[in-house]
Amino acid sequence: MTTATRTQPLVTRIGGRIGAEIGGVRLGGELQPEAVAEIRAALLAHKVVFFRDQDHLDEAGHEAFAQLLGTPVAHPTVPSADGRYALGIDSHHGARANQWHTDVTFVPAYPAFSILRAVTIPPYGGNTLWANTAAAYAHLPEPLRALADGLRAVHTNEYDYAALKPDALPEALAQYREVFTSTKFRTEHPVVRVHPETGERSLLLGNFVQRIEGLTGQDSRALVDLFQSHIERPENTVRWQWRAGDVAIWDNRATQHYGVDDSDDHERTLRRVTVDGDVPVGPDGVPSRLISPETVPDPSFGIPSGASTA
Ligand SMILES: O=C(O)CCC(=O)C(=O)O
Ligand SMILES: [Fe+2]
Repeated sequence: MTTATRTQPLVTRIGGRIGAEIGGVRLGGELQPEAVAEIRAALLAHKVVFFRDQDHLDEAGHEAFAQLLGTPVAHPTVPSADGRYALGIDSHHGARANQWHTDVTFVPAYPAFSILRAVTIPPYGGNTLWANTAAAYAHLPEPLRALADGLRAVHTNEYDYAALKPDALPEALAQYREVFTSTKFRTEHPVVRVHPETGERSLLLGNFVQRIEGLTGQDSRALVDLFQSHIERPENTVRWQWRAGDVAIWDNRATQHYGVDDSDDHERTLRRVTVDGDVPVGPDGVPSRLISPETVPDPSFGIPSGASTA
């Protein structure tokens, strides 16, 4: 008896706690549902998955593939590189992401998945690191898990994730900041998020955090640093050395990432498409809450129309 042949995704783990490479797949809108299901399962298990040799992908193919994982969403404030969903990460336009962060946590329903495609890669450096925030929570000593379970934090985009290089002209910096914070968002999230698909608990922090609710600035900073240092432990991380044509997909609900800024003035260009997520809930079932703005942007990012901004 013969069976229909199809390409079988081959999943090879990279780190002990995070990261896997998937071979035998040509990404795009035509991918078979079985392959999509296997990619999704690997993504939930390993938090970030990598694909080599996807040079055939253009903006349209990238977005068509994203649609197989959910609904693509544009960045809430930064205009898209292609006028639709794709965000340009372009070293020559000053985009740097050399801060540990989870994408877009300044809105309630921040993206579930981010899909990053390497277009131009420098001759050295420019790696990206990811950290597994569920593993970070699971490996906390019990008293710290109990402490984190009861905390909530305010996230805001008034602090910029893709900070310009320190040597950037002040005018360029001011202009970028103006775009990034054209709408100023403040959202309260639980510090521990219960994952809507896996049920795992993870630490929800990163560089959009302004402060922990109910604490002074000093206590808040000390606690954020304490939990963030557990997230960044090398055991919880994986590091990817890009080649042009690579694609990385991460579960943005269970990771943070960091783009290493060490390739001098060499060109480095990537494109990111994000897929919409849902409103986080903490261990007590209490959902995240929009604090501001008062007007509902489009798309709504989980901000209910007529939302109270109290
Ligand atoms: O430049 C990088 O390596 C990471 C960029 C980033 O943070 C993102 O695509 O969300
Ligand atoms: Fe990012």
